[in-house]
Amino acid sequence: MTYADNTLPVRARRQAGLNFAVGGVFAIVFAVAGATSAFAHSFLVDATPSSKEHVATPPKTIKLRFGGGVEPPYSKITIETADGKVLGEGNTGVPGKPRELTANAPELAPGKYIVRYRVLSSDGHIVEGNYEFTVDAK
Ligand SMILES: [Cu+2]
Repeated sequence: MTYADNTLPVRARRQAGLNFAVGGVFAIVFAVAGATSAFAHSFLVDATPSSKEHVATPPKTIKLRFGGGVEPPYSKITIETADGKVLGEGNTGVPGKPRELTANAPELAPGKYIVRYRVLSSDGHIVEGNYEFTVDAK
């Protein structure tokens, strides 16, 4: 047996071992990341008005419900025009509903609006996002 003949299987075995180790690490990382996002972050799960909704009557209040508790003092909902002009903001909690946050809306003429939120969830993570809704013309 020559030297060259002998190295190939050794290298292949090392390669296989390395692939297995890397695969194992990725599996653990994905498991941890999955568990964190499923049980910890307070992602937005419901909103009034909802994303892409067309409403006939301008809303008096924007209400957001998250998948986990949020901390109103460190959270904020902003209502903006489609081109980003801030019309109002708020961070009112709802008694007995630690996953909800509301903001009073100003008088909204027919048009498209953006709701932007940045909340501190109870697990200490900041969650932010935005969506738009439309007040239809009468
Ligand atoms: Cu979190």
